[in-house]
Amino acid sequence: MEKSIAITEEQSRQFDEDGYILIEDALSPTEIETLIEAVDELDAHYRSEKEIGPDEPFQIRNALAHHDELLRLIDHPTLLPLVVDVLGVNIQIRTSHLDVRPPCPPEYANQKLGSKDSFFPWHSDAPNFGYPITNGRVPFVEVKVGYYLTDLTQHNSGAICVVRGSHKMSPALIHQDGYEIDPDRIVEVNVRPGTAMLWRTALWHCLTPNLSNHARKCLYYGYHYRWIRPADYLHQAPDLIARCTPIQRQLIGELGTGKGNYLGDDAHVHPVSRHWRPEAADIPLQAWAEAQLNQ
Ligand SMILES: O=C(O)CCC(=O)C(=O)O
Repeated sequence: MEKSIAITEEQSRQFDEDGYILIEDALSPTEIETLIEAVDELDAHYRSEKEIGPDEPFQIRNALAHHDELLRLIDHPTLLPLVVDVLGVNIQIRTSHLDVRPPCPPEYANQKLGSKDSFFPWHSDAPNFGYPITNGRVPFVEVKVGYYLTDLTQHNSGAICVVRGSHKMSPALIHQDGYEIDPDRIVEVNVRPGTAMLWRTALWHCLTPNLSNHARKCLYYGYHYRWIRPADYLHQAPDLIARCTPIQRQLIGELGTGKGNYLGDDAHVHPVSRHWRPEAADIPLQAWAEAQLNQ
């Protein structure tokens, strides 16, 4: 978009150059508490159902479908404007995940950070076979918002690490034998509960071992353009779609009412996908963004 709803010039510069911005206190103490309750509820339920040990890391994908508190975050009033500022209005959720990482064995601290044989190697997010690389770079097609619910201020408390500016480098470098990442570019995202990170998923990232005394709990929401396919759903369940606002419906990948003709008026001879040629009702975010800009 030409004008911005919420992103500042400094944030915009950092997002372009470093590939991420941090938003402290994006979640209020009440929101953090409610989200931790939701995460704990799901963690207890699925750990027991799937017989996952209490010390093992645990992840749920398409997390937004598992709890309405997690659904609510897809259009969070602090983060959605920033997501729209960087990607525009024609977007949807690519993935949503909940991650719980209990303290790990202390020997993990002896592994080289993000090395191939470590517990969490450096990578950037991409479908199998990768995004098409153009001029040595991954095209800008998606972001993630990470919401950190527990304290990550200490070194080696399980925080994500990112390599500043690595979205401008070929991800093939990470896999090149002997390639050393410039240590000055590695940022350990040591943040307080309630902090959000908006980041380009082309950034190389890995995790520090969690040597703290508490489980690390966080949530990630990936957003991308609607003409790309989501990673962890095709369509959401009808009852979930029915509970959503129009903007949420857009974000969970639906068009218009979710019941309309998706291939235009002459679907047989001249089909026109509304993912390709959306109508106004398919993008409620557009009117929302215009209203924000005119406030
Ligand atoms: O922070 C994490 O737990 C992992 C993040 C990650 O690898 C991802 O979202 O792709």
